[in-house]
Amino acid sequence: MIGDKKVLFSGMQATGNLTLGNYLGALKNWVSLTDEYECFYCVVDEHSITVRQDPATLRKRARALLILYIAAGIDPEKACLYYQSHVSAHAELAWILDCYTYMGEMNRMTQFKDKSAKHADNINVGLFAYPVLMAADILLYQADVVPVGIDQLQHLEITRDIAERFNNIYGQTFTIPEAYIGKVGAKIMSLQDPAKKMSKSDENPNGSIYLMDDRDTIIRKFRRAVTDSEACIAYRDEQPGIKNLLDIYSACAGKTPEEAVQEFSGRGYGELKAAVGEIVADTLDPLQKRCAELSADKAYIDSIIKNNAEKAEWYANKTLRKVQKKIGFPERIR
Ligand code: ATP
Ligand code: LTN
Repeated sequence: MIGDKKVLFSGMQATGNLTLGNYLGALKNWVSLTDEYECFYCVVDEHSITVRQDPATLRKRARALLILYIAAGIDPEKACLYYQSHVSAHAELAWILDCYTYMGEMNRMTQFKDKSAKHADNINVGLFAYPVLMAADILLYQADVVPVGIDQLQHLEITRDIAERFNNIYGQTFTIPEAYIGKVGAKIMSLQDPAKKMSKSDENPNGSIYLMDDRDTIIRKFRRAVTDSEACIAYRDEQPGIKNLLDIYSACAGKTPEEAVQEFSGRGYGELKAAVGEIVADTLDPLQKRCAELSADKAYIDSIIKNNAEKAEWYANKTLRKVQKKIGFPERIR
């Protein structure tokens, strides 16, 4: 707890161009949680280097992501928006937690298996220990809740296991965090293969709507979206392409999928695709404008980066010092 509020932590990697899936599945929910919780939203640049990055591109994307958090509607006075690499406690706690995590546990992580298959030429120790750094992120702030997509649940489970293990050995140290899965937009699928999630690392750019795509590109991608030959607009698993379009439409329109079905009942797939394209373009247009405005205001963004890193550091160091003391590191002499 901070004051009378529960603590919330989440983060996103600054790798690739963010998609509509990232926005509807994560960012949009983050905004609505800032009233109820004391929120820390991190740009996890240290996680990004588990895959080789071009330095200039990483730096540019990390800043663009932080700006996007604000453009999406997160008030940086209310929620703490910062870079993971600006708070050294993340890496320090991760090292300590590495020593309380078993190889066997990490070996079971499906993301590690997927990513090491994808980057067979660079299966580094950081990629293997990725979930421990994520555990450190969360536990440093004594987070109660962690909004994540379904794909990250396994990492949250291991975070809880590590925290419980540590608490059992040394007494109450960490809050045990709960996952928070948003109701709408939890899993947006690829427009080209509705069995696969929309992902920023997809090789086929037509499967994903990027947040910076212009209106014509968005409309064109939806027009080409893979559907089926049922010729009936229904919200059911047997029609994953149509289901996905209805999910996207309802998330953007603030309606339930059932309401969307009613709205389109008796109409053709072409009309549905056009309407989804329009509403997505209308949703992204103000976001893009705001990103452009904020990017131009260097002094404002720099001040947020500085102030929020200091705030995050204060809370993070409090937990780190407690941990260091419990495990027997010598006290600092002041
Ligand atoms: P990558 O392709 O690099 O693995 P990604 O697009 O899957 O990236 P992440 O950086 O892993 O995205 O995820 C950032 C956040 O966005 C997470 O909370 C994740 O659950 C959410 N998210 C990602 N893709 C989707 C999707 N298609 N639908 C809903 N939420 C998503
Ligand atoms: N692994 C997450 C990003 C991430 C995260 C976190 C999410 C890093 N640290 C802590 C929630 C809490 C991802 O790839 N989506």
